[in-house]
Amino acid sequence: MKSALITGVTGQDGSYLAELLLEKGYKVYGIRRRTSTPNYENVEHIKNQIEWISADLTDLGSLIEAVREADPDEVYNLGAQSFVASSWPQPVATGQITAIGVTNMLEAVRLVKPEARFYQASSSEMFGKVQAIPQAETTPFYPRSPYGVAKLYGHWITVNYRESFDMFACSGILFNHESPRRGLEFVTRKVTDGVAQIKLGLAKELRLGNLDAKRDWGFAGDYVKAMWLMLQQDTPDDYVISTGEMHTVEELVQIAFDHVGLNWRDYVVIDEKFVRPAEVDLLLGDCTKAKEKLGWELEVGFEQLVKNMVDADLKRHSLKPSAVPVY
Ligand code: NDP
Ligand code: GDR
Repeated sequence: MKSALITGVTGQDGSYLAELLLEKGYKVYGIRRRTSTPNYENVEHIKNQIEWISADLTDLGSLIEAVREADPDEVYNLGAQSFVASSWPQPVATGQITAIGVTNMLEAVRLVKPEARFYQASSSEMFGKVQAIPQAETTPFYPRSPYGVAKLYGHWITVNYRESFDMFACSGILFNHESPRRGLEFVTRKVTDGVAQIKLGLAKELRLGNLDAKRDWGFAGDYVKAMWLMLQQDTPDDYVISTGEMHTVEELVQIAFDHVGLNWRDYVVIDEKFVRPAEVDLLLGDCTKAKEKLGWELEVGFEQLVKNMVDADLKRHSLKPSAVPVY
């Protein structure tokens, strides 16, 4: 039986990855950090199948102990302060978790089990002010937020450990991917949750920032398959994972409102509070390498994804009409 250690398992991607690995017969160890109240919403259905280890990406000793306990064949480092907008008010914490946390995890693996295969959750945010359209593995980086800068450090330290210590370390440069398990403050989920609340009479408006931003949005369930595929290859490498399709935030909003028969212009209010100090105007990924070398394919398209998310939020609010949004 293969074993895998996942950081960030309580998050969106961690929950889908844990499901995938359990289906494949892995023993799954999940790192959870200490929180004042339990935070198992995304993994409630598989909670009892995961071996839980208490650790924190900012605490090297706890990660060394985690690798010792799990003795993993594969390590997936998905833990991060992952919300771009929070990285301006919290740049130091973002750096400590999202950048130095990667070195901590790599060090724990190098010291305890250097032959374990390592996946780093890198991001299209590293392309930031894009230097080419579309963006591929060879496109120069130009991050535009403390989060993007931290991810760039995480990317290069992963490459460096591969080249310095001959570790099987891969960096997946993933473009935005979403699901009904997406955090409520990210724009897709904020929109689908807002639309559901408006439709059900629980809210009157939806406040958003820049509607012109363009993103390459895919389904998280498809993207975790690419993470696993990267660690099954003969040699470690870096891969862009994307849909190759780009949409504006406005298009996202329109599809979501249309799906419940409402006109978005009647409800959306532009609020400067949600406009960022420096914006990533557009992201469009070229994942030819992943398709050719990993045989990776995506199954859920953008429009279907948005509709599925609206339906999931409608269902959730119908079951729990008193639910209050957290953003
Ligand atoms: P989430 O924000 O949903 O999950 C982040 C996870 O990291 C949570 O489990 C969180 O735990 C954990 N975490 C945060 N801080 C620490 C810490 N100090 N120690 C240990 N764990 C910690 O992110 P996603 O699932 O969306 O993304 C997964 C990874 O992929 C992240 O690294 C993200 O930056 C990256 N990424 C995501 C993309 C996307 O579109 N989703 C695209 C490209 C990259 P808790 O539940 O306790 O908060
Ligand atoms: P992003 O995702 O920053 O791309 O990072 P997010 O959904 O937060 O923003 C996408 C775009 O939408 C614009 N936008 C708004 N965003 C939010 N959150 N709230 C709003 O009200 C709003 N209005 C407009 C933003 O300005 C932006 O242009 C995500 C995260 O998952 C990262 O961890 C990951 O690395 C990248 O995707 C790839």
